[in-house]
Amino acid sequence: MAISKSTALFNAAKALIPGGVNSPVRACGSVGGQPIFIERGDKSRLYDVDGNAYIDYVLSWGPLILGHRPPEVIKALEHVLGIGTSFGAPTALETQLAQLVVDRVPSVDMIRMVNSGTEATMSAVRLARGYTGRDIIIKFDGCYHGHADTLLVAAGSGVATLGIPGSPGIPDAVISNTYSLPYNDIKGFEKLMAQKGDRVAGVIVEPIAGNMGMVCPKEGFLESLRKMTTQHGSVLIFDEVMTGFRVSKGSAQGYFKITPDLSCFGKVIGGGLPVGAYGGRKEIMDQIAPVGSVYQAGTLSGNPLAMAAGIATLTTLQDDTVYAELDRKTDRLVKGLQAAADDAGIAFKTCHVGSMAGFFFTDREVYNFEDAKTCDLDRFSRFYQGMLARGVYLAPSQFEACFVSSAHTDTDIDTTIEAAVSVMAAL
Ligand code: KE4
Repeated sequence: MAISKSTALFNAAKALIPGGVNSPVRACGSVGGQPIFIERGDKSRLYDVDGNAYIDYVLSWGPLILGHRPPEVIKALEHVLGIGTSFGAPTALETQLAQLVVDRVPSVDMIRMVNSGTEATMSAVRLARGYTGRDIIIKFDGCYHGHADTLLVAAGSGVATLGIPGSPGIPDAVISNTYSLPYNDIKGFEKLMAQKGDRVAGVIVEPIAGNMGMVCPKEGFLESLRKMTTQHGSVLIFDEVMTGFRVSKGSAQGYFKITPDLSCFGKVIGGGLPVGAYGGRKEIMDQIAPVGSVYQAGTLSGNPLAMAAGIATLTTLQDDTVYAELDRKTDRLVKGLQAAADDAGIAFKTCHVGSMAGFFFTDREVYNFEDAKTCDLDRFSRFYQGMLARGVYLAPSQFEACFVSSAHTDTDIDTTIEAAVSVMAAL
């Protein structure tokens, strides 16, 4: 039997690229599959090289909140292509995107553009250390903040998916000042801050965790982080790379009404092009070179093509009805999946905030990474494969979240729920 074009392409890629992929979680190993190679995307659909179409709930891991090739973004990119691709010198586009973020996020007075979420969190941590003169960073198990050395401790996403305890290549000395606690462990956090708070430079958290599956903060968790960091003069960093402009118009900090000192962004603010950013109070951001002495730089930071895509995306998101529709469709999806599982008698938990959604095959509440790891991962894999076979493209890992775009139609949601009913019945 002839092999598929995806398999042939995967075999060729594996000879040149580790695992045949440029990011580990795309390898689909944990769900017993191999990656499908994509030919093109359009609206809510992905089309693979073998002519199959899929309703896409990965959306490039979050950036494509308007779906594939939204006209506003394509038009903005075509305009920039007429004037260049990169200058290594400032353009008005960078100020325009900065203004859109500052207008939408009251805690951000100033912002610096970088090229990825990893760069954003790595820089924010360095800034917190430079601003406070302290070394200790606190994070939470199962949260993933990109692959900077300091933060690859008990990380989620691909690290959890592959079951890698940490990562070789990171000297103990580098992570000796990184403490990781269970997510939602208010008592443990307050105890650690009581012991070491005056040496804590920063506390970094996903305000809604999306890298151990989707896990919401318990009542009082974020409030405790805010109270204790204020009390001890530590910097509270919200990693909103995934939640930023996704879970609500005001991001997670607007949704929960908690004001961090620094925020990290990515994904949606690039509209599908490489953009990360970190920002916050002016007195902290003024420590960044060239104004201050905390160094951070980047050849393609603020790249005009990426800025144009981000501006077009955030401008389109200024319309409140976009968020209302995203929430309505995601709520329908999540309720439909839950009903399908209930009808099939399958232990299943779902949640969503705005158009970020998650589900676990379990009958217990999931409050942290340990809970998430007790879920039925084998059932997840079979569910993933069954949905893929029925044209629904989910994240190939239990330790990820799913996303809905403004391009998803009610028919897409209905089709997805019908597929889930069929797959759940056979699980
Ligand atoms: P990037 O360096 O991948 O742009 O962003 C790192 C990052 C930081 N913070 C949060 C909350 C994140 O979710 C991420 C990256 N997310 C993963 C998916 N969960 C990216 C997908 C991948 O690694 O291929």
